[in-house]
Amino acid sequence: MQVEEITLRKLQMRLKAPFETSFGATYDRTVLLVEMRADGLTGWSEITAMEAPVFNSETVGTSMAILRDTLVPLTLGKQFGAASEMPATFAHIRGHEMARAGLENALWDIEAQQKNVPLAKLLGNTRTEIQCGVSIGLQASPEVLREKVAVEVSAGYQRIKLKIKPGKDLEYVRTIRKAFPHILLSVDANSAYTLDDVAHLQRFDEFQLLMMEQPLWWDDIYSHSKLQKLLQTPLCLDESIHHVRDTATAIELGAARIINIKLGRVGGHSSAREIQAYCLAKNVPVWCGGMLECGIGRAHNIAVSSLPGYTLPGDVSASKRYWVEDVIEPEVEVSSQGTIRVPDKPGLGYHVRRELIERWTIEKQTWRTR
Ligand code: OSB
Ligand code: MG
Repeated sequence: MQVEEITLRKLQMRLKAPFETSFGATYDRTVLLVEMRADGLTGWSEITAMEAPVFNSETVGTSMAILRDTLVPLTLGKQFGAASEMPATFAHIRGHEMARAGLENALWDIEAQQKNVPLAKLLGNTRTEIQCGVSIGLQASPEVLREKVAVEVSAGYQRIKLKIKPGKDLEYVRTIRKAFPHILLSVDANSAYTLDDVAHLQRFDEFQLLMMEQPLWWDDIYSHSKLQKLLQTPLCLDESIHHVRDTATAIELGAARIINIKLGRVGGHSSAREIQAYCLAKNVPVWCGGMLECGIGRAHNIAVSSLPGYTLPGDVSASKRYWVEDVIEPEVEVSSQGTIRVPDKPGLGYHVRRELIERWTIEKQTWRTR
């Protein structure tokens, strides 16, 4: 495959409802899409960086800059036998995982189309449907949260994850656990606590949570290993995991018993597969996290979630929870059993609504070999 053309597009998409985490509220999603052309085929991917460096150090702006200055010049015109060869091209680049994933994942889409197989199959999937959970943002009161959870539970979602932060935690989780004694329930703090909060965090043990996600510093695996020794609730790492090496560090240190794999945060499909294979060998359950993606990122996440070892419901849910209209057809739909069927068409397996994307594009740059 020879990369002949790369187009980077910036879209502004209004979320149906604001999504609030401990690092702030998101009203609009600035969606960065990569459209790549190679051997006459078009591949799509989504760069999942947020507008501000509040989840990780990348932003929409840094992604655009590193693509323009470094990543596009390294890939444009280049020949790749397989998409899995692209990470070697970026081996000397430090960080910028989400931006790198944008280029690599678009090439995976192209390779799957060229081989006439679904992306999930090319990645090595064994599942034809994936288990879905939802992530529910911080709410005004425990009662409002209970209403939101009730909607998702009756829609069939298999696991509910609640965002928490100091002051919006124990009371909220207690209310939900009381109303729904048997659901799979987890919490995600997005680094809102410190090791001074150990006694407070131990109080979550009574709620029989499936996991507590990233309670401490985003870049501190060692502190999580200290905390895990003092908790019954299994810890899951999100922000701290960028590649298979820090996954190994986390598992060996006992800093996490579950790993959240996010395609962008780990730098693309090759790295995500390395982490998946490592965790499978170590019997560590994994699940696919989300970054409020539009349909294109969502389609990649669905393929990822169909691999062996993704034994826990992920944060990949229906398009209509986020968007009035999505950029793919059909939209991502979730069954009343809380599952999504993995598409069996070649590539991403969804039709990309190019005209709609064009209409919503607020900034665009194209690089061509000639
Ligand atoms: O920590 O998983 C997270 C959204 C934005 C940034 C970080 C996170 C999230 C979510 C939402 O929890 C997941 C989703 O529904 O896409
Ligand atoms: Mg998280």
